[in-house]
Amino acid sequence: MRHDAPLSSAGPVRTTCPYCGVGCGVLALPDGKGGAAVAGDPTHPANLGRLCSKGSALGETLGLGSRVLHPLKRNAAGDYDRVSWDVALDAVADGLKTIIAEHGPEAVAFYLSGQLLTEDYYVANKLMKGFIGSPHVDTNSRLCMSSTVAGQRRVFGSDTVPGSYEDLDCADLIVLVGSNTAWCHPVLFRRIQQNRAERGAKVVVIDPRVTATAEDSDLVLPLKPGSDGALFAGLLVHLTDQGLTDATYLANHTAGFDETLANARAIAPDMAAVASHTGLKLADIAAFYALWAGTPAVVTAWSQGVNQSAQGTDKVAAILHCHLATGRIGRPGGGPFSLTGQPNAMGGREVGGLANMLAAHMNYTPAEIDRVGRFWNAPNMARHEGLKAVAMLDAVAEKRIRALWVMATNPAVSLPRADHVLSALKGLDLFVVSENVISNDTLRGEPDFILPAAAWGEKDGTVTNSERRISRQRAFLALPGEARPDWWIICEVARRLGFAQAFNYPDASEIYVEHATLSAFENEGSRDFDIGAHSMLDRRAYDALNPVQWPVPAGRPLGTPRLFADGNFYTPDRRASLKPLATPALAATVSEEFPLVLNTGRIRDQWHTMTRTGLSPKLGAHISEPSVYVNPADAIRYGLTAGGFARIENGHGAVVLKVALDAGVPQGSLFAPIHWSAETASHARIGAAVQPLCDPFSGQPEMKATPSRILPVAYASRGFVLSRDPAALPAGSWWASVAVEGGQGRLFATDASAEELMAHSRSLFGEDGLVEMIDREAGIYRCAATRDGKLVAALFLGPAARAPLWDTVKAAFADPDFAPQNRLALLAGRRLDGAADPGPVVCACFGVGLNAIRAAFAAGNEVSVEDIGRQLKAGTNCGSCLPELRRIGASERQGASAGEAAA
Ligand SMILES: Nc1nc2c(c(=O)[nH]1)N[C@H]1C(S)=C(S)[C@@H](COP(=O)(O)OP(=O)(O)OC[C@H]3O[C@@H](n4cnc5c(=O)[nH]c(N)nc54)[C@H](O)[C@@H]3O)O[C@H]1N2
Ligand SMILES: Nc1nc2c(c(=O)[nH]1)N[C@H]1C(S)=C(S)[C@@H](COP(=O)(O)OP(=O)(O)OC[C@H]3O[C@@H](n4cnc5c(=O)[nH]c(N)nc54)[C@H](O)[C@@H]3O)O[C@H]1N2
Ligand code: SF4
Ligand SMILES: [Mo]
Repeated sequence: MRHDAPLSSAGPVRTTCPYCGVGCGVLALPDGKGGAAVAGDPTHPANLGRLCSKGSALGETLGLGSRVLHPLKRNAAGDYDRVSWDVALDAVADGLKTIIAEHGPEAVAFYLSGQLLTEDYYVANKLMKGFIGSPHVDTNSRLCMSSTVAGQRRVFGSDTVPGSYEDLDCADLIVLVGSNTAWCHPVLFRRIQQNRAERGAKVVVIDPRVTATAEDSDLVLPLKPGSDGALFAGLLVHLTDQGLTDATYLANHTAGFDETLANARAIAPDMAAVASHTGLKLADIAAFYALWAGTPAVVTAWSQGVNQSAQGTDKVAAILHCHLATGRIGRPGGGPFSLTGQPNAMGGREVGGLANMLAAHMNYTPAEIDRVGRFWNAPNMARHEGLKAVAMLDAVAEKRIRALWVMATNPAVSLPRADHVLSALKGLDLFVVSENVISNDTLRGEPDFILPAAAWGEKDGTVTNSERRISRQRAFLALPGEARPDWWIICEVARRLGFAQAFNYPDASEIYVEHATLSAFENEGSRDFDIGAHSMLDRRAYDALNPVQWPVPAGRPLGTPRLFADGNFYTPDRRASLKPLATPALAATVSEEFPLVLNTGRIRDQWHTMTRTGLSPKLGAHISEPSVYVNPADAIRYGLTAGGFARIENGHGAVVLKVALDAGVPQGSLFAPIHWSAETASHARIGAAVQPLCDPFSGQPEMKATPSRILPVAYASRGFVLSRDPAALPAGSWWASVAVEGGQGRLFATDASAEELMAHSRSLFGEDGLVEMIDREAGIYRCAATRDGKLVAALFLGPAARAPLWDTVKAAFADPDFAPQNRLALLAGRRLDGAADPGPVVCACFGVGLNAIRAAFAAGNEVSVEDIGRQLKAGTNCGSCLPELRRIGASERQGASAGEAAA
């Protein structure tokens, strides 16, 4: 519970969602008790009032129960002692000084995050590259956007996203490449669907896996993993052969088209060649090419299916080539569009947070090193590019890097070969982590210091979304405990390293103004990133800043919605530079030993490693367990059963996940979510089983295609436990945590007997107030514990084939008025109010369960998704569940007609 008074009592604070790169505006109204009511900001151009399920549930994530609130120092016994900020900051600075003195500045590194604010990022980058003198600053954006950065820099000469979200409203064709937009950028998906409904725009989805996004589209291209380059090379050939290239644009504004076309012809001379590369049907390829060729207002949007590839940079370039060849760029409704992942992945790129950029979209050229050095008045400029994330952690393992400061990212989960990463972290001479939470997998890497960082709602600064729109994040809660903003922590260390003058910022606004000034410094139109109009902002103007798209050069305070329609790029000759694709468009190589391709990605209602969304019961209800999604034919082939368990292994690491059958997953492939960690599940940290293979240009790891094998795993029994605090399970059990109303849930599977679970429960919950039932022969044990008339715990165990369901018990656990005399009825698994069990939640916003939705559809053949919305409210807030509602409706109708046929 927060004790501080809310910061504002004068109505909601305008801020920005801390999750995805859509960058939705949020209105947060503090409740005075540490929480806040959250709503979409109708005036924010990114979302116009909408929020998705994750944004809508932000209020459920503001609790302080999991927060780190004081600086902590590791002692000789391996425990943590609370220390003052002065002690912690002095020690961090001394530790850095010692290592720099002994091993040189390149022995220290920062690993940052697209979840830092621009101001945090700016000072971290400045300290390392200008003052410590090490180039080793990289960020989790390396795992996220770096192939797009490399592709855009190669072709445009700058890391520029040319378009605007408005283009999604007025395009006639939207092509989504390697993007599960329905789940990962839900508010943009709603905009796209609105365009489709109102203007008839067509949507094409290119993804080996048929996703929720594909369900609301006009054409689905389930290509072989990794073959996007060939598909777009073929499109370039097709456009040329159809005479649809824009000769004037090509002649005036591009270079390298002929070689690029020759290369495309070598890869994909005709559609038959494309079919053999991609595994797609000729008719589908022809339909796609005809649509693209015939629709000038086309947006090609992409995310991780393109970026996280061993050929990611080439995939990006192949898409850009097609837009440039037709001059379809920078025009309303037309252009290539990278959908960024994190809320401030773009801001991080702007300050130079990637190891191969310097600052403000400047690079490691002698002239730019000199320019940035003069601007910063920097004593120790780094002079060459630094190590990229995967290589940085290898350097840590090899002790070339001896001090690492991790901020706002959880690399022990999210980097490839995560087990190796965790052991590398443990070997550091100095390991510092700035975090919001007291416990995550990276903190198991034994940091010397854990520094409590301010979290969303407490910090002030700016973020940039996918469409280059800079928005303010504003604080609406007081800082809890001794938490401090990330920029403050960095500046305090800088001061102790002897750089007080250069890091003397009273607040975030002065950092932003310096960043804006640098962006305009000796720029004169030579660099895309120019927000010079903001170099004059005072604190009040900064606080009042409205969302605006960069460039915002002096004299253009309203910003720039689109770039490149004029054909002026940021290469030396101002022409876009087309180049042959260097890496062949190959699918991942499987073998007899590892015959399957492991694809990893996101689910609708969780954010990354779940340190925040994992706190929300609403969000935990949609998909509660880590599963591997397998094609039904592969399930038969490998002896897997739906609802059973399977082990995935590949020489890098292994996980054990529940098995879910999914006809949308192609044969030969597996899909697993990235969200579960050692904190939230026993065996589901998928990063451990991801290969460290990287794109040769961007250094971005291939996280979508690790050759692997899968084996069934059997447990004798399954069950669940609900308790106020997380409950341990017998050794060897499989479990996954789920946030539930009033406490913690764990779904588990075990070989322990009913008898053993009884002993375990008694030791966990005590025998006082415990009612139990056991059937040793049937392997059933159930108990409910009450204390002071309240239900405080329940544990149900049953044979694996008939796992007990928990919806009823969960409802009782959440009920503050639960009457202890109902414990026996509860053990029977009956609902106490006699109502029907709602089943697993489909609509997170209104908590509408599957059974209720099925029943409503079953009421008549004509029931539409809109009717469901009117009756149950399901799907009427964020709309993230609409594809699922449509699928349930279709399967109910199918079931009904099958029933009629049988009768
Ligand atoms: N719910 C939710 N939303 C999020 C996030 C989250 O954690 N949860 N994270 C945010 C972040 S940081 C990011 S980066 C974005 C990511 O957003 P997305 O990129 O949309 O998400 P992913 O699920 O990682 O991957 C997208 C798709 O790529 C497909 N794919 C795999 N291999 C290939 C291939 O070779 N070619 C093609 N064309 N497709 C392929 C996968 O099957 C998958 O469906 O989401 C953001 N939004
Ligand atoms: N296998 C596989 N791996 C992947 C991906 C994939 O698709 N497949 N996707 C990759 C991508 S695209 C991404 S973006 C990464 C994301 O991976 P991570 O960045 O590792 O995941 P998060 O859970 O977002 O970690 C953020 C951490 O920072 C903390 N935090 C949040 N806000 C703040 C703050 O303001 N200050 C500080 N100091 N700490 C804060 C949170 O508590 C949390 O511990 O995962 C990558 N890894
Ligand atoms: S789409 Fe959802 S997660 Fe993304 S910014 Fe908007 S509300 Fe946040
Ligand atoms: Mo990301």
